[in-house]
Amino acid sequence: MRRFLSLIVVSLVLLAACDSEPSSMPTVDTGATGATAVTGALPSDAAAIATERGLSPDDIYAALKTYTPSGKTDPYIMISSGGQSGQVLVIGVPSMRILKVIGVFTPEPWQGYGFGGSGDKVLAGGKVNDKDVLWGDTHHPSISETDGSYDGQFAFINDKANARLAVIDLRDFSTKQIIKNPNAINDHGGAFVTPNTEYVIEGPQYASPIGWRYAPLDQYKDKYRGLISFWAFDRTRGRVDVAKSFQIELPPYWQDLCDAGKKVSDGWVFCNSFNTELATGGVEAGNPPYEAGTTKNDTDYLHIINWKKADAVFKAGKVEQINGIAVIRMQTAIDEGLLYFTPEPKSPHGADVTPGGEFVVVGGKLDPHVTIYSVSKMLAAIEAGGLQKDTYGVPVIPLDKAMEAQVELGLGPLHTVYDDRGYAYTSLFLDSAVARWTLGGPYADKHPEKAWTLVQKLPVQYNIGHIAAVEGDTATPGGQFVVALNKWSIDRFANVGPLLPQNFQLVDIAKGGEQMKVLYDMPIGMAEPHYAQIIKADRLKPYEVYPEVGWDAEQMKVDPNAITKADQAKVVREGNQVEVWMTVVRSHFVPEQVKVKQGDHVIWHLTNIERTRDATHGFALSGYNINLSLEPGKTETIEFDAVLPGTFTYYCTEFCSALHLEMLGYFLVEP
Ligand code: K7E
Ligand code: CUA
Repeated sequence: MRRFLSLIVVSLVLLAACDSEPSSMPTVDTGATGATAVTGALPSDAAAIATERGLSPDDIYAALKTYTPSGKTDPYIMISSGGQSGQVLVIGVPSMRILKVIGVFTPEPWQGYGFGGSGDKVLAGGKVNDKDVLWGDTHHPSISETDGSYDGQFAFINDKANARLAVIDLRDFSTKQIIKNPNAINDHGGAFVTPNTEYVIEGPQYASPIGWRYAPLDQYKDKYRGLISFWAFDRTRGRVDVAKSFQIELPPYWQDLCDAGKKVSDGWVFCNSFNTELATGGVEAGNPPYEAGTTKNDTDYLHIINWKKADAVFKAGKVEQINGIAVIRMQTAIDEGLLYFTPEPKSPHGADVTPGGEFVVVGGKLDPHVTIYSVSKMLAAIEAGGLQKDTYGVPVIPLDKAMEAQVELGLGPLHTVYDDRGYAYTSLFLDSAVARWTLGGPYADKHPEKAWTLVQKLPVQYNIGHIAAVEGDTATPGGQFVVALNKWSIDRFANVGPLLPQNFQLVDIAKGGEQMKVLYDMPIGMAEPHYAQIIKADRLKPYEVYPEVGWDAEQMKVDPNAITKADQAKVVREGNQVEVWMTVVRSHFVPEQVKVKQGDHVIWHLTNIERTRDATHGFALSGYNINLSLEPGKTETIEFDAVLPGTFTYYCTEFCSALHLEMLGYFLVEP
């Protein structure tokens, strides 16, 4: 508390030192006693530093809001898509420091992910038609939820490029499973979880013939289909259970982004779509290009899917098995009353359910409004029946029977998140701005402004895609910060060549009304992230060290093959198979010499027997492309044929002690 007061006093002193009066500086009440008590502790050169660095009062305010002293941790953790890196980024908020890059679809050497250890098994789950695909285009992370709020146990993310889904266990922040959707080329509307993580939703993107077969494009209307997947999640095992999962066949509109209903809309899922025009491109043959063909109509369809009913239909066996997974055919979905549409303007993007589940907000890339749909109105329209059908026979709720409001925000509204004070925040891609606007209905009393009105537009740099808020897509949003995930950075950072970093901007939303402020620019120099979620840090309960020595982190249990003490280390030969049991501790491997014959099959178990936090060792085996990370307690097993004769070393790649350089062994392969 004293430190905080001292910071405020610094800020006041600095503000006094600045020439210009702050236009929008919030007033800070320090309390007279507090201020007097700490004034003596101020660095005498604080004002001089501010002048020398050219810091404005707003800058100082931003620094005070974001500076995280050494040894202090962030109250919020952002789990961000790693874009084309195929990874997931873990970022502290508000310090905006990257804490970890989790290897997901792409091998990650530091974590020893994909270089001989158990990560290979996980990555192998992501093979596409038996081919290794060692990258991904990650878009939407989704933290597991209980009752519509993050529970901090798992995270999921999609790979748009290959229609894959990954499961990350937040006990150790590592990837445990990758599955390839057998019936889709690519996906987009995933990962999104249902309120109790019963299912992880993976919506498709570009349609393909059902079963992901071949069909010429002139058969698009009849043969091509959209598809939404409901991957059953088994929390105990921490795995998606494909046998308990199902998909629903949809018209070949390009289903885009989904969001599960919650609270009053629990049991439903909403997905925006585009290309109800069924455009198939072919600009080279004189057809309209996709960008024109897919935006001809003034409206596309918001998909309204009753997943609880779909679940019952699936469990009743009204499905077809296609490529090993149960599919509810489109006609069944229509007959069973689990699929509806309602129009959405123009070139829609995003479908974001309000915290209590009452409304769904849809952006329109080419429409200055967001359209707010009322779930109760839609359900009433469904109940009333007599709906007209679209080309494929899906009942369509007229817009005026589904819509609650439209709010004009500006150009290119994309995505919306929420706070705890009845405000919504929408990214405006073309305006490069964050729009704050008021919700109505049950939220109208929470803010002083009129319902369904734009309150403030805050410029960001530049071309914001997604926007993330503290738990801002859950039933229990926070309200301190939003992060603008900007696509372009142009002049924000030092020039590092034509490929520029992306720019995350931290925005202060702690106060209502016209008070939003950009606090911090964070370059992302590895890819274009799409979405991120921000969780309260105290919801996460990760391990400090693995629970027991001999822990198999892929299975999340003790490996019966692991040894736990150095005197159990051994090398056993049986025929041409050599099995090694090795311990790893500061600062030696046991054994330190491993001798095999060329062509031997080698099975090598390594266990870090340390119980000290952060006493991680690496294991790099030269010449064999093997590299592991052995955190305290962890066991890894590598298996390979010693095809290369010669002299090799294995050494520790983490500077673990003063004698870390001495932590090595020789691996001799006798020709
Ligand atoms: Cu708008 Cu993939 Cu969510 Cu990018 S998507 S921004
Ligand atoms: Cu172990 Cu360096």
